[in-house]
Amino acid sequence: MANQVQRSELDTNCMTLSRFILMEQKKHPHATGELSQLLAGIQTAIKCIANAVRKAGIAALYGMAGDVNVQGEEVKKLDVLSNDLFINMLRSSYTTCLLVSEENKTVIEVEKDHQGKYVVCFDPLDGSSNIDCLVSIGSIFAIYRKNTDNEPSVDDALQPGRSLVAAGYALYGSATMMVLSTGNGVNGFMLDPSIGEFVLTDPNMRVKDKGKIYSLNEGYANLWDPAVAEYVQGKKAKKAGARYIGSMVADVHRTLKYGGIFMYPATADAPKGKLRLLYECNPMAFVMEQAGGKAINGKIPILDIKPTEIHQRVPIFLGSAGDVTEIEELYKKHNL
Ligand code: P6P
Repeated sequence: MANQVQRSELDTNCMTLSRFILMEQKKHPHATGELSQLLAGIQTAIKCIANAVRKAGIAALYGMAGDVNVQGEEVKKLDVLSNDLFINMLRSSYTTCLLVSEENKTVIEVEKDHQGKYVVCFDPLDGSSNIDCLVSIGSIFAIYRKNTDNEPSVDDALQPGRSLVAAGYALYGSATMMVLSTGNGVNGFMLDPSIGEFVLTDPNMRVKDKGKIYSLNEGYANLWDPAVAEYVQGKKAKKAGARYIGSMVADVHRTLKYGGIFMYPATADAPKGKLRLLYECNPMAFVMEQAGGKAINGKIPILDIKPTEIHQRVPIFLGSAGDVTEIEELYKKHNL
């Protein structure tokens, strides 16, 4: 009928992230449901952050913590707000005992009556220096099982990435996307604002064996070691595509989707690079390996590095296995 309102077809059987997590849980007969509960808490934190990031300009969420907005409310910087959301949603999930946040100098011990068996390392809002120019930013999380019987301590957070139970990220880009692995491949979920749910849009994500894009900050070219210098020279000779957003989650997501390599190498003035092992490199390396890719520090897999300090930095090369192997060979050639 001419005047019938067109209804967009709502998929009455859509695979939401919550539904997907429960399906994954059912594959493990002995699962207690704690991981599903934990991931539900992370999902809620991410939905709230997405909302705040989207309305930041209007609600004047920019600016320094402690400012007052037009409603007279104290304005929290987006990264302070994001950190509070992660901490509160994780604590109230009753599944965690220890938290490591990029925003907190020391570990956060969850109070006894809220403790569970998981340790979560997270960067609540990575790339926050890009907020004011509206470049995509993200949240990154890494989930371990507490591996000692005594009181939660920093040792429970210093586990190699190989021990990860689950990891993933949220990208606050032209749409909000969650990418998650619980050790059984990688799946991508897009936030559908009309129903407030993350919906499966990218099942079983796989990274190409070889890509055409290389990604690193070429402003530091004078500070690179010979292996990185030779690698980039070779890329330029082949007129490879160069892309660098300067926001790790966005650069890694592009690499996962299109293939190629993302690099944050050591430089003469930053011998460990810039990116943090526990809540940036390990989770991204876990996702990339689960998608059939590779992630190294130049010499060994990121996931095999034994952490010594919760905020330690490591150089990272991740993406298509063929591309990462090329830089690995150059490190051997130069005996670095
Ligand atoms: P540079 C953003 O500040 C960040 O922590 C990562 O998201 C990003 O990959 C990196 O730093 C960019 O650093 O030195 O290129 O500005």
